[in-house]
Amino acid sequence: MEDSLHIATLTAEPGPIDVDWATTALLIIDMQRDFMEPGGFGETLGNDVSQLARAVAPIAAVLKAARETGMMVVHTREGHLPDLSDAPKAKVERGAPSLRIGDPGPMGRILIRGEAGHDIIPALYPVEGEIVIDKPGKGAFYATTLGADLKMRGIDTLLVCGVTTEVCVNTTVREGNDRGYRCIVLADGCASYFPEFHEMGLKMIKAQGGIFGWVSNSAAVLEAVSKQDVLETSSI
Ligand code: C5J
Repeated sequence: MEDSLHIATLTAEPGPIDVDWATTALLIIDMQRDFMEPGGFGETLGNDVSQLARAVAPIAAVLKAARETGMMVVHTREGHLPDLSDAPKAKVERGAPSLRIGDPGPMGRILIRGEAGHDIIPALYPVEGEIVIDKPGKGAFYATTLGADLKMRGIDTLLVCGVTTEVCVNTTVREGNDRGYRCIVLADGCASYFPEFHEMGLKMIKAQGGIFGWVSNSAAVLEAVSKQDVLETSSI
């Protein structure tokens, strides 16, 4: 197969973007029980966790396509070591949640690595060969091996999805953009506890000619992948 056959044009805003699946990674941010399910970190902050469920099916569809295409897949999990040595006091003590980071909850200690609540939801569970990045911060590059992992695979483009749009997705996109990655955020593959923050979070990324990146969606990725299949079949 020639290299050019990996390339597809993705419908996106502020404009279409050519992607080469061989140098693109699907980056799924924090689809953890602690954010998605009752009794976890998200709910302790007073949020309605049902707001996030809408992102699961679009991400599952793109994840399936990514696996079939052989694209690099990276999952992230926000959380801390059991002794909280990587959790800044300012983060642990912030606000007035019903339970704080490290407190025991119905899915184990809140936002602690190894606990049930820290794990990724079953519908999107990683398979062998996929990278799982444990991150202490909101951004996936801070204090992790993500940059080195992407560099080793020659990745220059990130398809970013997950939760929440305005917090960990946005922070990661800003970090990735500053490191030279072309970040394409999948609108229906992201969600927020606050629908208006979701909308604004996406607008901020694609405004000013795409100041932080592009915004596309799951259907556009699936279409681009299927067209590439046709291209590959017809060239044999
Ligand atoms: C938050 C995240 N919202 N994954 N984390 O604290 O967006």
